[in-house]
Amino acid sequence: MLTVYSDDHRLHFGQSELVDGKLQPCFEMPSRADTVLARVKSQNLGEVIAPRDFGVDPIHRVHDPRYVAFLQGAWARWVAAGHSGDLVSTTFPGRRLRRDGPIPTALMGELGYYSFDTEAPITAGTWQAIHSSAQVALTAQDHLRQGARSAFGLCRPPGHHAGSDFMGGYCFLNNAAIVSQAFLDQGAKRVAILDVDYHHGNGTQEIFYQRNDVLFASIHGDPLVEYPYFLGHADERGEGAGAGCNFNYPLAHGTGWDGWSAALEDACRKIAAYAPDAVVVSLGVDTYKDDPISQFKLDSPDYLRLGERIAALGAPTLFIMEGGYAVEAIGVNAVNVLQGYEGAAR
Ligand code: OKP
Ligand code: ZN
Repeated sequence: MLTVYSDDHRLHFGQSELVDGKLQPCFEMPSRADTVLARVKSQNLGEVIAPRDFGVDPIHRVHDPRYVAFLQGAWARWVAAGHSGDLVSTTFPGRRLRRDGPIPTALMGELGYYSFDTEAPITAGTWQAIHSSAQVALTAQDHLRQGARSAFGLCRPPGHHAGSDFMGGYCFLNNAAIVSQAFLDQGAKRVAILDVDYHHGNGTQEIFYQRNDVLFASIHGDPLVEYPYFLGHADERGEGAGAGCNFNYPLAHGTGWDGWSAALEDACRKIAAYAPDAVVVSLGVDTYKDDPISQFKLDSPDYLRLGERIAALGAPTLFIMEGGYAVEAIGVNAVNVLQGYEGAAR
């Protein structure tokens, strides 16, 4: 399987995140991508190529251009104001504040408007890193356009919490949504997104919630007790034309392969019934038993079984890297999914 990777991910390196009242090193760190790339190479998964540049047009197909322009220009405004630390929002338009009102002109106000939490710090190189991460995904997508059955976009930072006009949860641009839209723009009729990251893909759900050309299925920690808390319940089934095209599988803390794979089986049957022209997998491996911020109990061999089940869908499949924070294990776990897929798809 082809892997697309760019060193530009290193340019995004948040200094700290607030954990239990203390500032700690960000869990979403550059070494994550290094570990996955090293495993791709040591297992001889296939060729590793650098991304081509498809520009911002495919990004604008999913994200509000004003939001994209904000991301592109925020750091220069921050520096011009005399600052040098990470740019992080602290004020958000919560309930009964105006969410759609005039967009603040002050940098911190505009940042709050485009954010839903404090967990997506903008740093000096963030724009270049997130732009390249999207190009990694688009280059992998282009490989499928040219006829390949599968490809792996080794994206960092991840994307599935980013919505049409908001960032949060380590995510800025929604790589999985961008490539799904690219399939449609190239003539696909239906795309299914299977989000296996431990956290609900609230951004992806938001982007496609009212549409029937993208099915979204997500298996994740129950939002009653898990981040992102305010989306991801089972009764969220889609709206308008999208009614019946959204499937959430919220699971309890402590869920292991038995419970998790039952949800996977149901999600895969929904996807098969939808008969997608392509499947996009939001590949988070923070479901691992030793993940430092997550509460599921999958073990490394389980990821082989996951890949095999995805292969049984029989559709062209694009894997997009999302979360996974047990840095020393995410290479084995992510590549196990890809090798499980390849072993079964052969
Ligand atoms: C991004 B992806 C941890 C609190 C949660 C945000 C998690 C974002 C995960 N102490 N922080 O879905 O892996
Ligand atoms: Zn996650």
